[in-house]
Amino acid sequence: MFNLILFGPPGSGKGTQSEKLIVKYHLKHLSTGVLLRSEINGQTPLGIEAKKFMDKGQLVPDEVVIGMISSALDTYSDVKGFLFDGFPRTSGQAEALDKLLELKKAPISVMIALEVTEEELVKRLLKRGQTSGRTDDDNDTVIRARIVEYNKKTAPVADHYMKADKVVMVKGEGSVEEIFTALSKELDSRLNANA
Ligand code: B4P
Repeated sequence: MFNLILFGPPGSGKGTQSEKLIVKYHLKHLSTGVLLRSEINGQTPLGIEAKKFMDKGQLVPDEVVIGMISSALDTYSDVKGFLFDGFPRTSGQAEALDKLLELKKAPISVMIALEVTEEELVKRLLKRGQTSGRTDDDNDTVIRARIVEYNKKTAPVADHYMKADKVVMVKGEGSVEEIFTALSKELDSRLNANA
């Protein structure tokens, strides 16, 4: 299996690039943001609880997202690999993911981290907020809170995978196609090395 984590701050383009990468590399896309928004739209108890955190720009508690990923890994047991988008977002989530993948004997192959300046992140998210209907994208204060949460709790997750020499940094500014080309180059070199 080839398991990829696409990492980066809110608005860095994880969702945008994931849509393209899963087609090219035949990976199963697991986005905790997408899974959580689907629970919110379905007005499930999990979704109602998660929305309280997301609307404040906070992370949803670890046990909720780990449970979602664990059942998704069981559901899609015969795929070529997973693309994790927006997960893991805390050290606790990273440790849980490592354990779940250890059971499958299919560890993380690489983490690609998208680098984007804070001003560009805020600009992109406010723009999306004008049309997406996402309540976490339509105000500057909530967006800044998400970035603070990222710097405090999520950025250290990269250190976890750096220790295992699995992190590659890619510039996340430029056109969507330019960034996709840079990501593909990194992935191709890893896949060729594993072949
Ligand atoms: P997510 O749904 O993961 O999304 P995101 O961080 O908002 O954005 P992403 O990086 O995917 O950006 P995108 O491509 O869409 O998280 C939402 C919330 O869910 C979190 O704040 C948290 O509360 C909760 N959550 C999710 N996972 C969790 C977890 N594991 N633990 C706890 N809580 C969790 O791009 C953004 C915009 O930029 C788009 O409009 C796009 O069109 C634009 N864009 C993309 N690339 C561009 C480019 N190259 N140039 C210009 N614009 C670009």
